[in-house]
Amino acid sequence: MKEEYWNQSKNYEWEKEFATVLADQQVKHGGTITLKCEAKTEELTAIWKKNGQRLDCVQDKHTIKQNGKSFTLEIKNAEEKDEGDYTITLNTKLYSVSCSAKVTTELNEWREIKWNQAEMIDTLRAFRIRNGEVKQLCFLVNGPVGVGKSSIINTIKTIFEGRPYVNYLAASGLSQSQTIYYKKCEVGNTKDGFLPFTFHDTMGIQKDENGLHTDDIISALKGHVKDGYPFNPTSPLTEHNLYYCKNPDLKDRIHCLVNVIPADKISILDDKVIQKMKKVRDEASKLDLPQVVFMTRVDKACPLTAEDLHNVYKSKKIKQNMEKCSGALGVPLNCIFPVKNYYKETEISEDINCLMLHALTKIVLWADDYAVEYSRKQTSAEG
Ligand SMILES: Nc1nc2c(ncn2[C@@H]2O[C@H](COP(=O)(O)OP(=O)(O)OP(=O)(O)O)[C@@H](O)[C@H]2O)c(=O)[nH]1
Ligand SMILES: [Mg+2]
Repeated sequence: MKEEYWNQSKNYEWEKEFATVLADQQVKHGGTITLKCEAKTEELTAIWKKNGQRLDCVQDKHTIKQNGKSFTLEIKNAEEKDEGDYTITLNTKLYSVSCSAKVTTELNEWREIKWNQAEMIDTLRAFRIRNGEVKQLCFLVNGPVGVGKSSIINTIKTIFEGRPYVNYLAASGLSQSQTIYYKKCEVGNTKDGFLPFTFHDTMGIQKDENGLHTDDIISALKGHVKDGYPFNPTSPLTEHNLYYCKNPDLKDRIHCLVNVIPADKISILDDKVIQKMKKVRDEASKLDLPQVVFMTRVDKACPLTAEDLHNVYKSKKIKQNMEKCSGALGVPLNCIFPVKNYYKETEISEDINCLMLHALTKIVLWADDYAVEYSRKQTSAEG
C-alpha cells in the first residue's frame, strides 16, 4: 500500500517533503564527503542506502546526524571504495520519499607538472651533453602499430618549431605500420639552432611476422642500423647489408629506449606484441640502457583529461593505465609518462607542450647519464 502510494505520487511527495535534496559530490582522496538534505516537516525517520543496500556504518568513518528537519551523512577520509549512489529515504507514518546523489572521488595531483613551457624550453635549449664523444643524444621510439610513435616526434618538433609540425607521417587507424624506414629526426632548425638530441622513428610491432623484426630494434639500439634503412619484417638486417654499421661507437648507439603504449588500448594489446616489446626491453637492460614508456592518447582514455590536460595526474583511469603499463612491460611507474600528441589541433597548446616537455626533460638527463657511464665503464675496462 505504502509502495503504491509512493509510485503514484512520486513527484508530488518529493517536492512536498524535501526543502533541499542531496547533491552529487566529487571529493579528493582523504577529504570528507558530506551529504545533506532538509525536510519540510519534522518527525520523519531516515534510512541511508549505498548502491541500493542499507548503509553499513563503520565507526570513525560514517556519521549519521539528524537535527530536526536536517539530515546529514558524513564520510571521513574519502577513498575509492566510498564511491557510489547514496540514497536517503524519509519515512512518515503513511509513505516514504527518497532522493539520491552520486559520490565520486578524485586523486590528489600525485606528480607535479609545471604548466609553464618557457622555463623547460630554455633549460633544454641550454642543455649541454657532458660526454664530449657524443654530439646528440639518441632516442629510439618503439611500440605497436599506430600508437603515436611518429606523432611523438611531430609533437616534440612542434614544441621547438613553435608551430604545428606534421612531417613525420602520422596515420589514422591502420593495421599496417605507416613508418617503414628507420628515420633519424633532428629537432630544431637552422635559424634557432638544433637541440642536442635526435629521435629515431621505427616501424610498428605486430603480433604476426608483418611488423618490425625485434632483431632490427636490438641492432638499432647497439648502433648497427644506419639512417634510412627500409625495414624488412621477414628478414632482419645482416652485416652484409649497405645499411649495416659494422663498428658503431657511442655516438651511433641509442642512449635511451622510449617504449610507446596507447593509454586507451593497453588492455587489448595482443600478448605477442607485449612479449616482443619485453624481448627488446631485456636486451636494452643487458646494455644498461635507460628505458621509459610514453603513454600516448591520454585524451582517448580519460574524458576528464580530454576536457582539461591538467587533470592527467588526478585521473584514476590514467593512473590505473600507467600501473597496467608498468605491470605489462616491467617498467617502474616513475619511468612512465602520460603524454598527449598533436593530432587534430591546428594551434599550439601550452598544456600539450608542458606534458611532453616534462617527459623530455627527464629522458634527456637519463640519456646523458648513460653516455657518461658508458665511457666510464669502457675506460675502467681498458685500464
Ligand atoms: N587522440 C589522440 N590521437 C593520437 C595521439 N597520438 C597519436 N594519435 C593518432 O593515432 C594515429 C596513429 O599515430 P602515428 O603517430 O602514425 O602512430 P605510429 O605509432 O607512428 O604508427 P605506425 O608508424 O603506422 O606504426 C594517428 O591518427 C594520430 O593522429 C594522441 O595523443 N591522442
Ligand atoms: Mg609511425
